[in-house]
Amino acid sequence: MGGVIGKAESPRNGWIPETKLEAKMVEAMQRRALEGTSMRSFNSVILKFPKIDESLRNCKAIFEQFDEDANGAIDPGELKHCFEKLEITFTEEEISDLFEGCDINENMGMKFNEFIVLLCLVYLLKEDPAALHAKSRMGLPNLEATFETLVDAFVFLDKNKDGCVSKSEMVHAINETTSGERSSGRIAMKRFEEMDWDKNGMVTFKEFLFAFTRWVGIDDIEEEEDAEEKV
Ligand SMILES: [Ca+2]
Ligand SMILES: [Ca+2]
Ligand SMILES: [Ca+2]
Repeated sequence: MGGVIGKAESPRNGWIPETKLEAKMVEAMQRRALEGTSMRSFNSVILKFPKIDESLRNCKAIFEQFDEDANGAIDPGELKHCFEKLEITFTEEEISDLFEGCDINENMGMKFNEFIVLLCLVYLLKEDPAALHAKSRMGLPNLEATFETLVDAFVFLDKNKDGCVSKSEMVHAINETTSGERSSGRIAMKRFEEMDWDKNGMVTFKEFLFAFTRWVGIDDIEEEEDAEEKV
């Protein structure tokens, strides 16, 4: 009889961020976590998926606007222009850290899903109270509302508010909703493993975002377009 779920690995409290960007991200998330979350259950997170999906897809036009040479990827130069237009005043180092951190297949170009993740990280990082001036941080109010929902969902999962989601937190969040359902723990594990790319037992906000773009299928958009009606 089962029993596996109860023996979930304990979270690694000594986890140390590998890059400066990761450290900043975790700090920003910890600050944000202090404000709490509007999510009440894992289901309330799931219920937001369709709206988030729609909003992110609509963002394709923004992506195309900044992909100046229309080659399907935003290169470092194009990203610089993008930040200038959105009045995102990050240092050169921060921009290149972000670029490298989101350039998952390391081809020096942001594909659509990578670009979305990058913008969402910018949104989180801009939360620095010192830089807080306007209602909108990036002049993209609709998209920012969606990013806020994603941050909110992450804060919900991050029970101990340390800026990362551990396996036991994931199990906890899912069990809160579907108490008594045997499969829920296994689903939680599967979801967690999908998210934890570097298999270090912790899911960062960036990992969460990339997993999200996969779940809602945003990472397939290019392929869908290339696959010209394979009916
Ligand atoms: Ca380009
Ligand atoms: Ca945590
Ligand atoms: Ca990880």
